[in-house]
Amino acid sequence: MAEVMVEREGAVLRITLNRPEVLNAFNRAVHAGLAAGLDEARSPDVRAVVITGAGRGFCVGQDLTEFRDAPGDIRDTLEQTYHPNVRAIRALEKPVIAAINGPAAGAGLSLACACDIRIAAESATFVPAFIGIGLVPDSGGTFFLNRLLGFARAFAWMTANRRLSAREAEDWGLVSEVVEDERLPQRAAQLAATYAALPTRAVGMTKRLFEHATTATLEEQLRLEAELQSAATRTEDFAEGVAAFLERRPARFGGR
Ligand code: LHQ
Repeated sequence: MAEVMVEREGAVLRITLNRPEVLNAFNRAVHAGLAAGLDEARSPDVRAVVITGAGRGFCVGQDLTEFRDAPGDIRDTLEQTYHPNVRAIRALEKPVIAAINGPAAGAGLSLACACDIRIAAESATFVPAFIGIGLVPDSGGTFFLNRLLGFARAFAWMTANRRLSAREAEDWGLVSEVVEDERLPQRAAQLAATYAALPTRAVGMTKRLFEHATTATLEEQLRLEAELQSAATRTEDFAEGVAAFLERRPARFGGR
C-alpha cells in the first residue's frame, strides 16, 4: 500500500498520508508521496486540494524511529524533504484544505498550518511536540503560528507543549470549523468542491496577495494588487462573472 494516496474527484485532488500504524509520521516515502501529490496539484484541471490522514491520525511529524536509525544532519533532512513541500503548498495558486482527522504533532502540525484552510474532526488534537524532545519548531511552524496566533499565544503554547483540543483550536482561530468525526471526509469533500467551483485564478491570486502582505509595505501591496487585478480582468472567469451578473443568473466558472 502506498504511503501517500493521491485521488481525484472532479477538480478536487485529495492527498491522504497513509501510515496509520504510526499516525502518519513522516518518513522519506511520505515526503516523496506528498511531493508527487503536490506536483499533480499544479495541473490546471485541479482547482482545490485536500490533505488528510488515514486512520486515527493526521500526521505526528518526523518518524522518530527512522530518525534514530539514520539520524544524519537535521538541516539537510529539513532542506531536502520538509522544505520543498512547505514551499510547494505556499506557492500553489489554489486553495489547500487540511482536513485534520486526528493528532497533528510536530512537523505534522506545521504541515496543517502551512495549508490555507483547516477544518478538524471533534477528536483531533494539536500537539506542539518539538519542545518535548528538546527541539525547536520547524517546517515553517514558527512562521505560520506567529501569523495565525500572534507571538504571545504561539510562544506560550509551543513552549508549554500543551495538547490542544479541536474546540480550543477553533476558539483560537487555528481551525475554521469542527465537525463530528464521521462527517469530516464528507465535509472536506463538500468544502473542496465549493472552492473548486470558484474562479480559481482569482482565488490563487488572492492567496498570493495575502502571502505578499506579510512582508510588504502599503506601496508594494498596492502595486501587486493592481498588477494581479489587471491579470484577473483578462481571465475567462471575469468575463463570465460579469455576464452572469448582468444576465441575473448564477456564474459558471471554468477556472481559467
Ligand atoms: C510514532 C510517532 C513518531 C514514530 C507516534 N514517530 N512513531 C524532527 C527531527 C528530525 C528531522 C526533522 O524534523 C523533525 C520534526 C518533528 O516533527 S519533531 C516531532 C516528532 N513528533 C513527536 O515527537 C510526536 C510523538 N508522538 C506523540 O507524542 C504521540 O504519539 C501523540 C501525542 C501525537 C499522540 O498520542 P496517542 O494518541 O496516545 O498515540 P500513541 O502515542 O499511542 O501513538 C500511536 C502509535 O504511533 C505508537 O506506536 P505503537 O506501536 O505503540 O502503537 C507510537 O509509537 C507511534 N508514533 N508518533 N513521531
